[in-house]
Amino acid sequence: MSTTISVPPQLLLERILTLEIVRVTERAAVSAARLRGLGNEKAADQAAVDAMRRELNRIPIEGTVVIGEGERDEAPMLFIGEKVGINAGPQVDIAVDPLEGTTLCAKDMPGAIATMAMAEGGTLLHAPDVYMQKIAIGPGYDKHLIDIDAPPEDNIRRLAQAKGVPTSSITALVLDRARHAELISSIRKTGASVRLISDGDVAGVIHTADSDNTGVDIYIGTGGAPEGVLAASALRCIGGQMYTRLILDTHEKRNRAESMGISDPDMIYSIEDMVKGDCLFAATGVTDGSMLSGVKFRKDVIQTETVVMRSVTGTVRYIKADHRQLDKFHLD
Ligand code: VTB
Ligand code: MG
Ligand code: MG
Repeated sequence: MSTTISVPPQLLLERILTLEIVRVTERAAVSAARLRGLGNEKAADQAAVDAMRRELNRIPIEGTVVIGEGERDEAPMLFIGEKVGINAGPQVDIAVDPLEGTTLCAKDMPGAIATMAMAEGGTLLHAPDVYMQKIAIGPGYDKHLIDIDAPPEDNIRRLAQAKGVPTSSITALVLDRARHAELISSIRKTGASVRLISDGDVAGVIHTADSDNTGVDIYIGTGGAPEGVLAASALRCIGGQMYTRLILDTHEKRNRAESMGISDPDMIYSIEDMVKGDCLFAATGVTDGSMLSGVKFRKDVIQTETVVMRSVTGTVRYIKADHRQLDKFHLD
């Protein structure tokens, strides 16, 4: 008796790529972690970029970096528009933040990660490296429960009501920045708790999808646009709501956005607007954090922890790896 596999080839390939992208973030994390705590943000970032690029160029994809480390002239590696992969296989869009939380890594503080997302070609938002206003909650709520243009107090109240708890039971995660002073005081006025982070809003947004364990019910504030698209990729896999708006407050930024295909500078993006097709998301811990453990350098083994997600199935895997070919990590 013969069995027919009815999975379309594209989906099967994508499934195989799940492990391939784990290798990419693992390598970037290990390279950055070698420079952890040494106070040199730039060197750690460059090490992560180099490792990620090397590994991406070994994957059977025709990839285009759409969210990268800058424009062609200012970043030697993984610039927006760079082609990666062995130039065979599916056409994919790639978003990278090889070292998300360079300061966290340089200071060996919790939460630095190496992260990337991969999606069908032409489906990821080509966001310029500007600020992005963001609001996100986990899965299981009515669509449009939160509104990016509503006062923060209203969003907190609506969320508390939907959860059936008082506003004092809500915790909002916010980047600790002077620009958020008013936002923070508005949230606190409702009695809700504000958990401040110094960096790392990709993980911050992802935390909302597992509020029972993380204690984070909502993410609000302004952070990097690249980080916004990466976080949206993760939420596309695990569920949740996220609404964002690019902050295009100068002519130069608006022109740049326009040249990247953004015609409405005030558009509010949902997850599906930022990630239009199926996607994969991976992140490996560089320093220990609440989402992932950092890289451990043991005598004969390097240990990593990675989370990898796939939107088609919503599968989330935590992969702990022991890497034994230590020389390889130095040489390639
Ligand atoms: C955030 C944060 C990042 O950039 O996106 C932030 O999550 C935004 O920029 O970890 P500012 O630091 O200028 O506020 C990071 O801190 C670094 O990528
Ligand atoms: Mg970075
Ligand atoms: Mg970053």
